[in-house]
Amino acid sequence: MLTADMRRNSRIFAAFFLMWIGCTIYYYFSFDDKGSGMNEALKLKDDVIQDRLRQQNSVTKLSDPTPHDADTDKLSWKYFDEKSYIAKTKLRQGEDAFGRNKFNQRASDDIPSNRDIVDTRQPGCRGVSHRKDLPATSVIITFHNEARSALLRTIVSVLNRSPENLIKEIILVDDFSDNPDDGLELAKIQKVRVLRNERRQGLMRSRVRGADAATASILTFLDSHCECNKGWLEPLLERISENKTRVVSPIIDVVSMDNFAYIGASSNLKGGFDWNLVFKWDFMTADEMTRRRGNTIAPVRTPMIAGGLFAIDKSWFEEIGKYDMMMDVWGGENLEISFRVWQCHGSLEIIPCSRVGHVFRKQHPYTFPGGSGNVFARNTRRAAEVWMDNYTMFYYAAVPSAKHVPIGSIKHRLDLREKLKCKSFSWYLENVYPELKVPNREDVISGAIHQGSQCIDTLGHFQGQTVGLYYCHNSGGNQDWVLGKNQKIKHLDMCLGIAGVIEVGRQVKLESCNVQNTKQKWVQQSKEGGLFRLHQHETLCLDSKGHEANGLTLQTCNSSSSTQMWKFVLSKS
Ligand SMILES: [Mn+2]
Repeated sequence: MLTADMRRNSRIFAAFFLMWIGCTIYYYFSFDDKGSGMNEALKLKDDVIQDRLRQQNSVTKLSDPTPHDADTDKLSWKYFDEKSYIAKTKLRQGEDAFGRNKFNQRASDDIPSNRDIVDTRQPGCRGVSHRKDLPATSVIITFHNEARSALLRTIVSVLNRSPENLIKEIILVDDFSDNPDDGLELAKIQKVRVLRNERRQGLMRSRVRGADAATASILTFLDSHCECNKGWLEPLLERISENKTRVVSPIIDVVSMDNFAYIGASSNLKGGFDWNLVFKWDFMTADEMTRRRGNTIAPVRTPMIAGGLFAIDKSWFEEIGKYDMMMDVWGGENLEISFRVWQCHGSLEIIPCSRVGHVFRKQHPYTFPGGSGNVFARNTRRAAEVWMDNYTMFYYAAVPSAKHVPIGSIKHRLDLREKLKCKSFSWYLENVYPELKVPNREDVISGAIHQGSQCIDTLGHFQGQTVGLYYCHNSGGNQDWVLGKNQKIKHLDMCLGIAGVIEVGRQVKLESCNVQNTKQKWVQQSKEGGLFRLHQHETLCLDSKGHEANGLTLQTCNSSSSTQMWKFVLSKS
């Protein structure tokens, strides 16, 4: 019938029409976004594009009546202008390329943000398939005066090397950089949100600000000079989605500070520390290596994370107390979160199939309000006092000056530890970091060295000067001594020793400690004290005779002389 024919014709027509529309759209998009060689990550937000189109149309109408054939221009409207963003902070002619950032800014500026890098994963990682229903993450990047090209490359590598649906947003926290535009400009890019601190807050409080603003269920923290590699995100998210108490970190590859070459790191490393509590990389133990033979891409339990790059479940981050908000600027926070995660019933892992490059530097590019050494020691001491129980004594023995760094109140953090019923530091050492050698307590315990009612006292003197006696006040300070390893008598970083020729009557002075120096070694008569004989000159002893005039001196040993009898008394703290 006529109507049936018509209906069939119209159906065929409709089908052709839809195909045509489909092809046109496909052609348009493939040309527009993919065929153009544009850096996909730099796509602008929709409202920014609309704004620009509107502006451009009105400008065209006013000033240029001829139709504007500028498809390429139209394309670039949709993309962030990387070149001009970076050009604004270009190095001046003759300027030191390392001056501002302590890495080669020229090298960074000259490399496009979406350059190709070598896939450094072990071959076994490439075939691994991941669950399809992984949760999305909020990526949090904090920065302070970061080189624009390095910051942008971090963002671009996140967007280009992650499945689109797994990146909910990228939150930039600008920790009061000199130029607010460093961050604000980037807010035009898809998925990027920018928060700017009104004053310098430091890494920890900035990260917490970013975390509080995050809307995804998993937080991924990155430094502002990173470069994510292929497939970096999925294995991290998968591990957390199976168990939210896992805190996971990629293998951190090296982006050269000199030329920005991307270099794969060893997959046999984990994070650790010595008693100075400074982070270091440790090789896996022989045992661990043997156990891994069957599966070289299995997650690696790590006692410590480097701190710059890791992912954590947002609700768990909150549950275990985010960060210590009283830590300033930088440093010590990785130690703190590592102890806290392990001791409070979680775990830290390095995921070998996740790789992220990071520019490692030799110095800090920015200034520390309060001086970098002090801030680091303060943060580290806060972590130690909250989490290390009486093992802090080994830290103070390794870094004596830390003992005198004021740390403010740690009550909130101790309450947190109590509330979460966290395990002891000795549990951590036994179960998480058995390789760390615990020194003999006798080697590091500090106290006062008595002679009757008087004690050996630095009298406020410095290196190269003498020491004397003063009434024992039992409150440490200038009377605080460690009878350390290698038979040293140590006050802070100075040791009692003899400068010059060894002979009767020589003054004993404060010197910088040197393991090789035998003129700083004293042989104790017993653990409690008695005579202190000079090593290899055991007829000469530490003596207080005439100390008011000359300080302590070296005299012929005489065990019946009261000026040579010493008693070591442990300090109570
Ligand atoms: Mn860094």
